[in-house]
Amino acid sequence: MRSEWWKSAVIYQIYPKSFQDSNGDGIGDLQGIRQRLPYLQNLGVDALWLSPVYQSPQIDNGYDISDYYQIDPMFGTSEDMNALIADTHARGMKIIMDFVANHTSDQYSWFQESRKSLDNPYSDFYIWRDPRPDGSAPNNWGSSFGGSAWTYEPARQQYYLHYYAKEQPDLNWENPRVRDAIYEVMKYWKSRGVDGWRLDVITSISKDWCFPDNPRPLTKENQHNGPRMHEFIHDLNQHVLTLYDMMSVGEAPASNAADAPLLVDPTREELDMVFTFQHMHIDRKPGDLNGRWALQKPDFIELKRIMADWQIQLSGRGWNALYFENHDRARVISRWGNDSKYRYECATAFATILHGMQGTPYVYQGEEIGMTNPQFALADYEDVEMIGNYHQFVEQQKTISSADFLAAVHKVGRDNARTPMQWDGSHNAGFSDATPWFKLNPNYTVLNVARDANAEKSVAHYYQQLIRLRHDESILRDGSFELLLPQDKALFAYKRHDDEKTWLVLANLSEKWQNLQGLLADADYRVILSNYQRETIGQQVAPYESFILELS
Ligand code: TEU
Ligand code: CA
Repeated sequence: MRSEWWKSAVIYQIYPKSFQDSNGDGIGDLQGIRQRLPYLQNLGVDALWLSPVYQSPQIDNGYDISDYYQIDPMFGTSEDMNALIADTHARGMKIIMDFVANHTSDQYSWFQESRKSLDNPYSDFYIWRDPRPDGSAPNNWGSSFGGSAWTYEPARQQYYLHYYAKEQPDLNWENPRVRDAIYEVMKYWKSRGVDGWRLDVITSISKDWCFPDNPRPLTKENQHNGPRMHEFIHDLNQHVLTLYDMMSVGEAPASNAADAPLLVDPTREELDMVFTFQHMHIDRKPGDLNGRWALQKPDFIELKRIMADWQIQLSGRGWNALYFENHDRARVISRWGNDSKYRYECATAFATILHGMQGTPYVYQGEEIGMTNPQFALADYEDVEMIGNYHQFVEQQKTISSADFLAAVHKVGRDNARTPMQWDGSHNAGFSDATPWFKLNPNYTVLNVARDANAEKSVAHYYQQLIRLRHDESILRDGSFELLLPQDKALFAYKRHDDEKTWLVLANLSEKWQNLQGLLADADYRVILSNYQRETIGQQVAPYESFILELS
């Protein structure tokens, strides 16, 4: 019987490059994470998910792996990894590694061999296709990072497929030797003490080998839910996850509540949880040519509908991965809230509705102190996705102006999450003695772990209370979910029920006072948690007010 520790856990994501530098080179590293284990243990989290620290040329900040078995020297040594795993376990926490099984770096030895010829042992480790008769790419698929998903290799006189940068060739999962090679890597890290996996774009590993064009050129509808996806994921499960009892959360961008049970129903033995993108697109104009850079005002009615759908559809059939932030997502309070006048209230309001649901909550580094988006100049950003998309949408297609693109980057760009962790108000925020690899958000002088810890309204202290509730109160793990006020634009309210009690979880996601519309009329209740530290709740709630009540 597999353990289900992750159902009672809160998981903290670390982007190692930006977390803590220990050797004065301006880059976060493994020893730096070790130094911060007491902080993480004190916060109360149960497991640490590390973004990739394997050998990588860093085209995509480590999601382009050139050797799955080696720790990149920029993060430290193999012994540093052993020590981090041992220390983390000694403190009662688990280690989850990020695994990129859909593609490797083009610097991987496998690809260096594969690109040489059509008849070597690695020729079919990747996805090679002949040019069209006119010499053009095999079809019109687009890369997530802009341009075509195909790059020509003269040595083979063929194109190879890359859903991301041209330096990230997609692996050929049809090839059983590729699958076996991936399983060997995962077994190796299991032997090193790793407890679980975050599986990067795992829903992309199966491709349609007819390679049909997409309805619109240079788009990426083809990237997920291929014909053999469930077969391959089940195969991975049987060879590694179930066999070695390892927790898994798969990144499943195109998943929705209706099809998610096919990925996370435990009887199917595929994945334990998935990260969907569905709820994170409520501020994106649907179907716009400019994709994630075409913004709209966040639609909270849609947010509530989607998240409630996942709660209801997975209840008793699977488990939710609950998140608003990660290394690809901007800071939620800058994106959907007011990160200045109501920064504390916003941060705690979004945290309350997320951690009150059924599933495993994920906290992204800095989210627990309400870190915000910086407003850098275009040249200050470094994300390969942003640079590639700027080239495609602003310079080539000319479907969005440079100014509008930069405004979108300020709101939703991935770099917003990658500014160095703000530990204190000292030089470089206590992140490094050297100039950090990526610019700090200048507000670190007043927004940092140390200052928040001593604040009367501390975001991290509120997170500690939420995490404690998740550990102590089974209703949050096992209770049923009932959405309230589905058509209200500002109030996100729901009930959790179990045999003994009912909890009401509510957040006002607006800057205006809102009427509770009789939600609490003649109800007896006990305040479990309130971000305004209320002992009683009136008929109105304040801007970004949130609370959890036990209804009697
Ligand atoms: O992300 C997949 C992915 O689709 C996102 O990068 C997406 O482009 C972004 O969320 C904006 O919509 C995974 C990793 O999380 C990401 O960091 C990598 O760049 C990508 O895969 C390639 O490995
Ligand atoms: Ca370092």
